Amino acid sequence: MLYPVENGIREVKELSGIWQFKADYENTGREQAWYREKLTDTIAMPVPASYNDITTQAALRDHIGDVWYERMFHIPVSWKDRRIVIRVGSATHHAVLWINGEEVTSHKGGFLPFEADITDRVKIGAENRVTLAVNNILDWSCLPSGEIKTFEDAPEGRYPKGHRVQDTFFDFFNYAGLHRPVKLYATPLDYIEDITVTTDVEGTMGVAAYSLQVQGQAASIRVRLMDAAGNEVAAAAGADNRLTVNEPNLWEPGRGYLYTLEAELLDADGAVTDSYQLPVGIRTVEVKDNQFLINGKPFYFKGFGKHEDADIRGRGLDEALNVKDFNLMKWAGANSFRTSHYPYSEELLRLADREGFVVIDEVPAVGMCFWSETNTVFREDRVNADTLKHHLDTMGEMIRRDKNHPCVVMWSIANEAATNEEAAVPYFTAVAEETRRLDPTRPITIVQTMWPSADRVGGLVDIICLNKYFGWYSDHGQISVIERHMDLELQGWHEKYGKPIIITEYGADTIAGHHQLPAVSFSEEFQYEFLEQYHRSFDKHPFVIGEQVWAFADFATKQGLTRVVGNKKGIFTRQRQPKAAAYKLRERWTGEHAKW
Ligand code: GCB
Repeated sequence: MLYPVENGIREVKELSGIWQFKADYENTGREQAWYREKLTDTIAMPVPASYNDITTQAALRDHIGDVWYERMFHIPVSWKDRRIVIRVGSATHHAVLWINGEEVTSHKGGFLPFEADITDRVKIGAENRVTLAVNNILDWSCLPSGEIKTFEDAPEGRYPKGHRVQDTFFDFFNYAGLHRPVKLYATPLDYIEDITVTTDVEGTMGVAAYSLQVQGQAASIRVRLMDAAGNEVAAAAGADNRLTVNEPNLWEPGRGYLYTLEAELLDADGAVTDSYQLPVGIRTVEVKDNQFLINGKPFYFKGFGKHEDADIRGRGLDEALNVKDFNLMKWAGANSFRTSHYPYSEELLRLADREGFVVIDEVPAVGMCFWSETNTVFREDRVNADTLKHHLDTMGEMIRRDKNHPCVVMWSIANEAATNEEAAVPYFTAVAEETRRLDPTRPITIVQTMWPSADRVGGLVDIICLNKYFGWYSDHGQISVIERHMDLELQGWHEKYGKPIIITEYGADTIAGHHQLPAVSFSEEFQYEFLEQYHRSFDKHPFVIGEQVWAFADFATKQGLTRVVGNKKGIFTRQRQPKAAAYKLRERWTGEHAKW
């Protein structure tokens, strides 16, 4: 699925800004066909943004069900005889979209884009209306999964009538709304639908093999590769071919060199009828001899698990925040991050391509574990065939969206699942096989919390990723036990599977400004010393090929006894100011004695 771009032929119209908004507290809007006429009694709502923190109302923040978004837009007369598409960057978690009162499309899954051809639905040279019902309910067929808790069995009068709660099995706040831009774009009627590029290095030659999907007619197809200065360095013809560059500038971690692949459809007279420009980074990725090789060189992942999360806008795209985050990560010496626990915006991945950040791209399969031998998850009434179907669909959507990003070096097909359960084996075998079928070029991982003796799926992946909280969720406060526990854990995994390991989470909640020496949990001193113990262990094991601290910044969570106004494991505060441990990481990752 191509990201909408503008050029001499294609046009994009952003529908970001203030929309009309109405929460459907009684959940009657669909029945009453609110999409038919303009919404009434609306409030102003910014797009992109989560709606939860925009007003002062807890009822809206905690609302379960539909909310409605609407706005008017014009289609210029110059778009006559064009193919007109509406594209929603993400709607969390389900959406139905109407144009001028007619249903056009719907989508399940809150972190990936969807689009619809609305050529025949819009009035050209006139005003049109788009309406979206966005629903935040999570059940076991969703990614992430959830469950609605009702209180019908409770003694009469204990709860308000109809009281219900959205249970989730992850800690981040279940932000909802239109989190990413909504765009209209126009292409010719005969157009480039998709491009897939895979890159390789053969001797001194950089190769970009491309495959174009075209709808309609084209007398011929021309594809060119331009360097960063805009000079043509390679050209080819046809829908499937290879572009080669001698001694290419490779896309490297920390140096995101990008070529531009320009694909053009030509008519019989040689006139260009459609064109698309795709940033391309030439690089290779391989897992070999217990190492992760980028361009044949061993790569050590230094960085963070993150969230798309900020004050006020929640999970809404904020490019200022994204650039700031990248600057902070560079300052700390980080070279990578994981899109925990869902695919991040395309805008962010485009920035990572450009800035040379290495990304582990994660599907929203989080919370499939109750840490119990008996309270299982992979079973008929929980993670079942419906969940698997949606999981496979989501993998497909994510790979189709992100396949061309050089920054994406690995797919994470789940975070912390109950991989000790027997039924998890066929489940993850199916997901792993489908992922490899869709993209044979990138390694895959499952981010694990399980202890090595209990895990059953490590054989399916290329890299073992581990989330470990010794000294926090176990032996809380006992910094002195961390190194031994971590050593044993790492040895256990490596002996069992003989695969390289990245520690994708380790961290301690830390209240910025809370100091105590000797260290106690929640103080800045504790986080500082805590991380040090983990590093002592990592440094002993050559098969450890990366460390990503949990988390980059403090983030909003659901309310709970272990979360005091959010998850405070950030190395930076939610406002992106450093805690003491940030200096520890900076010293380790960039200092004089840094091993990288
Ligand atoms: C985890 C989860 C992450 C949580 C973290 C924590 O294992 O993967 O989503 O935020 O632990 O802080 O508890």
